[in-house]
Amino acid sequence: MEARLKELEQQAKDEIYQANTSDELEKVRVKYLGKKGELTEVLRGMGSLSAEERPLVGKVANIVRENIENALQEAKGEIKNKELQAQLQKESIDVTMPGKKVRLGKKHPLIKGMDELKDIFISMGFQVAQGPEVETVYYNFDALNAPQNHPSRDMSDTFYINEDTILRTQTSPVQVRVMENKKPPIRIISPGRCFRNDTPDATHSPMFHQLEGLVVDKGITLADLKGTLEVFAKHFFGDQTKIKFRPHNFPFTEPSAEIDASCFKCEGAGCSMCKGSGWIELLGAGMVHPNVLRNCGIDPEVYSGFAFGMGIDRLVMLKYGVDDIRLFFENDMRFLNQF
Ligand code: 2NL
Repeated sequence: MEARLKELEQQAKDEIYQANTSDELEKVRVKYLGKKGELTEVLRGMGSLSAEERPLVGKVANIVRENIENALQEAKGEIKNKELQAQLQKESIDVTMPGKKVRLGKKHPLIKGMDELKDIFISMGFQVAQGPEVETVYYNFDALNAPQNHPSRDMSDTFYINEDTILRTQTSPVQVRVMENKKPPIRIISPGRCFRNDTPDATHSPMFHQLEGLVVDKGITLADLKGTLEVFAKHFFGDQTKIKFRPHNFPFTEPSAEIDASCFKCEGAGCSMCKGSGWIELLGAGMVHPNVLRNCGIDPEVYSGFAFGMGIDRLVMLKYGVDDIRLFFENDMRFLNQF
């Protein structure tokens, strides 16, 4: 019987060492130490032993039980530790792995171009002025000396909200508001959105962008306008750029001119960019009409000024070789990502 007990101990130990999980270990415990376990089975047979043998075998049986219990305890600790390590391994995070890429947005080409234009004038001491896109007929036309019958006032050219409220067709009303509120010297630019009732095509959009400039002070002359625009053209198109004035007519300036820049691509020789002429239309400008100054409460006998206006969309198209203004407003990422 003693030998049978020792054999059981060895058998149990072998199985304990082979167990790999808590579950397997528990099965071994039940198999040997459980109520219907093998050790219990052997002990049940002790009834047939003699009175001298019984305590001796009982002692061995207790030692065997203790040894099995100890082996189980030890194995349990080891398995618990192994299982914890496995779990930690499975759930571990590699903090050195590259993270998910955050895709940064970027400026729309028009805003990029507008910022570039603004920076040129800011470097010459201009301040940026802003105003409402929904304007009154007074600020958009009347104050700017536009005759009552001027075609640009027509409903076919201008978006009317009601009889005296419109979407501004230029950013000049911003400058009228500044002149009303501030004494010269004034040196401002007004970049922003404008609206005209045009049918969209490659060169027209009912919503477009303008940048206007205005300088008012004592003794401002056409020479100041020329110098300012020359510096601007050289900054925007390159140092070799020349400009020329062509006579023109605007209601808000007198005299008025359209200004061309020598072609930045062929430097004046004539190419596809400038349609063979060597010149590219840059902007419109002139000396502020005395009526406009008067309308804004500035005495034209004391002060004079120059003003200019350019189409931002057109200039950005020229510079980046965009052949259709509508591309700016379609929000096609294949187009926008090129800038
Ligand atoms: C063009 C021409 C121009 C102005 C805008 C202006 C503003 C005031 C007074 C006088 Cl407050 N003039 N603005 C002057 C001449 C031309 O724009 O072709 N723009 C795209």
